[in-house]
Amino acid sequence: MLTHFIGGRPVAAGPGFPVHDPVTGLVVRHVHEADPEVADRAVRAAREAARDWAAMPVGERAGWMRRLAEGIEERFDDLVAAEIADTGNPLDQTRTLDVPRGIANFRAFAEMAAQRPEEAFHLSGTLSYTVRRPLGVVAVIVPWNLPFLLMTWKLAPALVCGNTVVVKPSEHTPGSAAVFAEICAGAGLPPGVVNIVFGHGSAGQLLVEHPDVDAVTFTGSTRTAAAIMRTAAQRVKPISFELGGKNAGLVFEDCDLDRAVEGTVRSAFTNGGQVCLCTERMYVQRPIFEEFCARLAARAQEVEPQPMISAAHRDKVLSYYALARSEGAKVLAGGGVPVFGDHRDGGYYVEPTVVAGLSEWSRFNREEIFGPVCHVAPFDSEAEALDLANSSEYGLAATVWTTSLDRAHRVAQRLEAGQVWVNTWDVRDLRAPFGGVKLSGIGREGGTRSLDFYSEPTTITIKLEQPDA
Ligand code: 6OD
Repeated sequence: MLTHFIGGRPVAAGPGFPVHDPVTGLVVRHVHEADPEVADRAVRAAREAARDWAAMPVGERAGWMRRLAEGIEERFDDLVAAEIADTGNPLDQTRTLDVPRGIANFRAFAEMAAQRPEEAFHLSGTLSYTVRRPLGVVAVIVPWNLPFLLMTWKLAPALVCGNTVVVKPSEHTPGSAAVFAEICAGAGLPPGVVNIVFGHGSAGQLLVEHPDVDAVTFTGSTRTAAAIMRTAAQRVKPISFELGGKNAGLVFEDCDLDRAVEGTVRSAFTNGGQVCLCTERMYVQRPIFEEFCARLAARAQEVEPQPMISAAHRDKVLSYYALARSEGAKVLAGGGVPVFGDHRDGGYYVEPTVVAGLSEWSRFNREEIFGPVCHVAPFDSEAEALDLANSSEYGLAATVWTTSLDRAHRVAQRLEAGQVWVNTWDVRDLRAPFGGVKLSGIGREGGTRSLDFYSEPTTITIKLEQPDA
């Protein structure tokens, strides 16, 4: 049974719960569920470690980050295996994206923090300068879709800024966090700097409401974020949220159609559509609409289906396939459950699906589905395309497919989204701000934005003595 990791040691406490392999539906492991006592123990361990960790020079903490990156490299295959067992993600994706990004996250934030300048200002005989201090104990609440990538994306800047952390991975995907606990212990990271507790949403809630947790960082659904915000508000805790999306893609008639189709296959179906950055709404300029639909539908049928994370999530996605039909959609590809004739038939698969014919006000086009599905609709003018794309309550990411440089900049700057990709998708520069507008988040992480969130400046102003005349 997977144990919590508290104060540098495994802690077996709390009842057990099963984790299912999405590929087969079979139980892969059992995990301890954190109760209030476990959560409190973890927060106290983090608090005890906080003073020495914060006092350590940033260059030394950056050294620890590099050692953790090396630890990840050494346990690369174990992390890949743990991630695949919990998520059912393809081997190739896990080896080239999920686990390598863990290494990159630690290395990138080690460099950025170590090289970060402080600010200084002169004003009429005074000098004001800033020193940055960590927030204290940070609760890091991690989703199930890219668990290792997203855990380390928040962990690395939080730690290098001098915070100690209590991580709560998703109940569906504890495996890679458990391997990471062993990496921390093996590297000799000071006990209590990283603590990991397992459990469902209620375990995360215990951390958020704990009086000794100073800040909360969360990636996941907008509904959960609102609940976290209500609790965090009681003690005015800083929060950083990266939330859902109903991302739009705009395909202009001047695009390179091959690239636009292939890019949309990636942006709609990667990870079974279970990435907050995936495209669920495509708008295509009318002269190329029919051809785009036909090509996308043909390609969707060639995409290898990926399992949804759980039976409940598969049922949710299938309920949207049914909703599309009941709202009058035309199903261009997929729309059902694949039959493999092997062990995967017990898993949580749905078919990659393309639909058309719904208005932007349909529930299907307004609500985040988080599955391998996209709706395609035509537009006539650039202004109409922008109106359609911006008609969502969400605003995480958008894609634009065009060969016109002028149009690329013009449209990208008018899209209401935290990230716009032009003629590509999900290219990540870890130095760039990353996050969403509207219901897609609060705050930005990435580069100095992460360092800003995980530390607070104190301004010190000194009167400079004037020499005698
Ligand atoms: O690439 C990243 O850093 C990132 N935060 C991706 C988020 C994906 C959400 O599902």
